[in-house]
Amino acid sequence: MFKIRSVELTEINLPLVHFFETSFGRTYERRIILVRVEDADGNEGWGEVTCGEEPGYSDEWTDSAWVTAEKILAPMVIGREVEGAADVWGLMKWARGHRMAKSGIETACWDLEAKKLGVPLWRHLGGVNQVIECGVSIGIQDSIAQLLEKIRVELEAGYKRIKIKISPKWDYEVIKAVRAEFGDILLMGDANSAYTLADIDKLKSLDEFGLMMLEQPLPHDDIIDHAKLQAQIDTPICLDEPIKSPEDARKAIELRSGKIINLKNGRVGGHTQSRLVEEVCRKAGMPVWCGGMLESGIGRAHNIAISTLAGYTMPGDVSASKRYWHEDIIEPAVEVSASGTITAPDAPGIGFDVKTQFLAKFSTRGSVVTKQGIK
Ligand code: OSB
Ligand code: MG
Repeated sequence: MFKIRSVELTEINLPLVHFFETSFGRTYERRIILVRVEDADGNEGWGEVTCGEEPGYSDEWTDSAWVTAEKILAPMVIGREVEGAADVWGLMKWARGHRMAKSGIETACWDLEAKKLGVPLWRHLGGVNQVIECGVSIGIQDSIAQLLEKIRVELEAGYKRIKIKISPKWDYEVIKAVRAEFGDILLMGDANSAYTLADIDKLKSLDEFGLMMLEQPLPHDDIIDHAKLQAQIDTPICLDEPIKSPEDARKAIELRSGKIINLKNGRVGGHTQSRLVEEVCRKAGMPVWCGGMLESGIGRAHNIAISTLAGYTMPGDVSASKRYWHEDIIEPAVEVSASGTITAPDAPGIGFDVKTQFLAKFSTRGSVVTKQGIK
């Protein structure tokens, strides 16, 4: 049982070690909103809003999430006594959408609760696999040679699965070159909705590469055409963008829109929703894996914790801090073993310390919401 007394928002600007390009654009620098919640007894928890700087992946973006968290969502949780973190989603349910903003607050409450109980978050969420398997997501590059070089580095680092971003201008020939260079590695493509059913011949032609899966080829809000496509291609389709709730997962399973789900905390609204999606999928025999949103250490730590649940049976896009940041905002940084795994920490809560002094250096704005208002 706890009562949130304050919700503190901090925006930080952090340059990426390497730009990240998807079919919807290139990112050089992240503008990330971090959430710190404090309860009436002085316990704290940290969360991260995982939306992008622009509404390219989802309709949420940094500035929209900021006002929504500050003016709408924080006031919904402040001063309300809850049985546990699992009830925080319900407090914000009245507001439609804005799942990434909700997730920032909701996951912070889970961290707070686990810290208060003195247990690691991964266990508190019901995790069973302390060691998780890691893959990497590699953006569209300026040349195939650069992509091959990046893949080589990641395979040498031990990562178990390589995901490359694809688009109609960066697909068949690129995948062919990767297969020619690296043979039968676990390889997948993520299109971020760059195709339509009119591209069926191109998408069918990718079957020859034996990809582990093809992530989100069709529009971001579609699960109907994906079912039509899945019926015509051998490569398993993995859904990302359209699965925003346990109900969406159930419908996609019923429609046979795909065979795998990339489950992101932010996209579904936090840990409570992730747990429900995981349950729906596990019961239906649909594998899930944890996706990424170029998170800072705080979001990354939450991704590690949720990845330990039984239904997360495939390597996720959860990888080492140093692939993204010159210096991460948590201590220690997230590290990946030579065999491509991360071990969820034993320390209470997310299990990493937030470097608040370092945060202050990169902070571009801050806001504290309490019962008295916004400061
Ligand atoms: O589609 O999974 C995606 C990053 C930003 C937005 C959408 C996606 C991604 C990634 C990167 O693939 C995953 C990561 O390394 O964090
Ligand atoms: Mg994706």
